[in-house]
Amino acid sequence: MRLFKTVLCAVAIVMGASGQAQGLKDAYKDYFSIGVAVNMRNLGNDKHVAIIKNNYNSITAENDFKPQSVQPQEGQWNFRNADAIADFCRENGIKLRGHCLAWHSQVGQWMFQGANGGQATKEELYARMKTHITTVMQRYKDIIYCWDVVNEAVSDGGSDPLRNSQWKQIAGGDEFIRKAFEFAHEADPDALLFYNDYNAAVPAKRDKIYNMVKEMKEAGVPIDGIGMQGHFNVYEPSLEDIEAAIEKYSEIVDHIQFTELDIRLNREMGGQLNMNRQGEELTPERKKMFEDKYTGFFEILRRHADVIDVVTFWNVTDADSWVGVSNYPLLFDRDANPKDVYYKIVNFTPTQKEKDAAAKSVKKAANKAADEKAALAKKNYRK
Ligand code: 9MR
Repeated sequence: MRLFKTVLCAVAIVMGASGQAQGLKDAYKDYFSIGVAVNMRNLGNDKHVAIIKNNYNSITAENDFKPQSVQPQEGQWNFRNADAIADFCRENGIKLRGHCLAWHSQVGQWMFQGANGGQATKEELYARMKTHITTVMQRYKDIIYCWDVVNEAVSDGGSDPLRNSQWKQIAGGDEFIRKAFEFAHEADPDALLFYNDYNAAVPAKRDKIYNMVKEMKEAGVPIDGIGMQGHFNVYEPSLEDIEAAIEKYSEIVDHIQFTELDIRLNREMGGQLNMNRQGEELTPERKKMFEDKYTGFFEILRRHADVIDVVTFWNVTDADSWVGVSNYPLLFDRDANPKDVYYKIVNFTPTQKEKDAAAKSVKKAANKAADEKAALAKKNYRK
């Protein structure tokens, strides 16, 4: 009888309650949530939907909640795709990350134009920003648990720590960032609010982000966490730099999220759009580098499960990926089949340090609240 029970239990662990093989979210349930960026094409593809339901317990809309998508012209709201993605999450009880509210890219030019035709005044800009943030956040507050409030406002190089965006030009400095967080906190006091950026593990940029968030938090700006996008390649950033950044950020925030994970075969990294989508040939050496980077990265994540809430893959399969299929960036290949590395990530043997990190995790209350919110949204959802 005991043997029978043991066998049953082992089968249950491997298969999961649904009878499907254990997915990523189940393998990592004691550590952090596992998310994925989703677009409308994914939701119309049965194989992708099955992958999503089996592996992920957090979703980010790849493009459909961005300012340009939901408010292409002032006061002209377009919630069709955003609603469809939110409904998919409600229907399936999957929590939703909001992405994003203030960004220099994918925002209508109207945001920066003044009523008299010239550049908007600061007051005009802030009034529009407030309307945008409040409208979008309140519409989805039953299912969205956290928001990228400000995206990519820190510069990549140069002496000015801020990107020279229209936001910054009109605000005359970083005030727009402070305002965005204040408006977001007023709109939904329960949502966790993130500053999100790429190359956030590169030491020079890491320090700029750290200094900015530290100074703002000390001044009372309601920033809960730092989103490290994670558009890596097999060479850079080094695993040491990634771990050092997590450790440094965890001095000032209780919540770190990897918000846009992919690992390219070529040498490009970061979030810039003018990049080379041509990967490199998948030689056995590169395949090994790719697998070592992913598994090494997940070891780091598990060691820091106390501060990491979620790691989100940026797209479902290589065929979808914004960095191009030949960059081989994700866990599911061009035909939506799991790669060898998928199994290496699902089947891990935790070290004592990893188990300790999972056990003492300070953020679990927030993750639990987010899961409860999604469960409630599912209960309330009527097609
Ligand atoms: O993956 C997104 C791609 O489909 C869009 O064309 C692009 C437009 O800006 O944005 C991509 O997502 C970006 C994300 O929103 C912010 N970080 C960088 C991502 C890659 O550019």
